[in-house]
Amino acid sequence: MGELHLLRLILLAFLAAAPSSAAAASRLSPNYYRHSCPRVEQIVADVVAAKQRANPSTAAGTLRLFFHDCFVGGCDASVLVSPLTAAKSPERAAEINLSLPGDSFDVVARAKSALESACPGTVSCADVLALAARDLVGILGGPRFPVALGRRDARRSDARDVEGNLPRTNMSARAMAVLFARKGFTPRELVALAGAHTVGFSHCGEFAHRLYGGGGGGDGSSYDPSLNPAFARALQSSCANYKKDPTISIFNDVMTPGKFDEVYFQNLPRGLGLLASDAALWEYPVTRVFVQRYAENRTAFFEDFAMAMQKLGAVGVKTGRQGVVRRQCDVL
Ligand code: HEM
Ligand SMILES: *[C@@H]1O[C@H](CO)[C@@H](O)[C@H](O)[C@H]1NC(C)=O
Ligand SMILES: *[C@@H]1O[C@H](CO)[C@@H](O)[C@H](O)[C@H]1NC(C)=O
Ligand SMILES: CC(=O)N[C@H]1CO[C@H](CO)[C@@H](O)[C@@H]1O
Repeated sequence: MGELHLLRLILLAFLAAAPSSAAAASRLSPNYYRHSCPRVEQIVADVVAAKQRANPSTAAGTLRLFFHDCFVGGCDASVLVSPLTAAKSPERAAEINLSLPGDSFDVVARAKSALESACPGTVSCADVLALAARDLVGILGGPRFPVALGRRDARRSDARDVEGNLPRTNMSARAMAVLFARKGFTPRELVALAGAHTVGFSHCGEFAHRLYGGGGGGDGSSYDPSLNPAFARALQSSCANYKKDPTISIFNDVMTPGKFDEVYFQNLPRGLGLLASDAALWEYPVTRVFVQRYAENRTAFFEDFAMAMQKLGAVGVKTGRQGVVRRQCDVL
């Protein structure tokens, strides 16, 4: 497939995806709860800040949770439905192997319960998740941006909806660009959003295939040559027991793991990208230009990330009678 052909494919998918989300987005508003729940932003902000202080891994997990919610059937809190409360297997059951962390569900539940005291039955779980993700990015040092509100929560959540809607680490950058285009995002927005990997961690199982190639006779000496050699050896040793202990994890941004900054992009040309999908963004010319730009210019990254997050928050949103306001985020 030639470069031009690909661009056409992206453009077509983009045009196909854009109108519905744009129409729904225009029905969201930052002042949606002005009369019904005027303190909504402050209430969420307070809960989120306390949770993040107590459990510093909350922020990255919640950012990822928001992404997964929005890419599977729109930002409708369908990812929050618990397998324990749902009649059939909900999205989260398929997500289990993607290891969405408990603290990120907990922070939404806490904010929601504070809101149910202040303004019962008013604020959707989807809006709570969007606000929490925004606040947590800010707490880690990232950009602040307005969150349009008025999303309704889904009436369904089905594990079978997940397949094909989330990127995988084994995808080429080109395949990721096509997937993101289908959701209405340009390659530039893909790269900006992937900058979320400036925080949080990944389990060894997600990148072990880059570490133990077998070419070294099983002694672990053969690693993906696009990895920085010292980094690769450190990973080989940190992850050595990952099959026995699948919880072993490594920071996505090895240089400044807890800070939302542009260092993730500076890592990629140096072979310090952790996931194959991170490294791929540097190998592919269409995405490389944006990696380069963001690595050199934090302002450019923050501006684009803020815009792309607002767009992410509008993907497939349900308004009015298309959805409901759940009383409990983990129960349909
Ligand atoms: C572009 C394609 C992407 C791929 C292939 C991908 C894949 C992954 C994988 C495999 C992990 C590790 C999960 C684990 O082991 O627990 C991860 C972590 C993470 N991802 Fe992505 N992701 C992508 C894009 C995004 C986007 C667009 C966002 C948000 C805007 C995001 C936010 C995160 C965060 C914050 C973490 C760390 C989670 C934590 O520390 O709990 N990712 N991603
Ligand atoms: C990527 O991994 C998924 C699940 O781990 C698998 O179903 C899929 O076939 C893989 N895709 C490629 C292109 O290898
Ligand atoms: C960095 O990006 C911002 C926003 O796009 C731009 O205004 C500024 O000129 C850039 N700075 C440099 C040094 O290129
Ligand atoms: C698709 C997949 O990888 N499924 C795995 C999810 O995790 C459970 C428990 O660890 C495994 O048994 C599945 O094979």
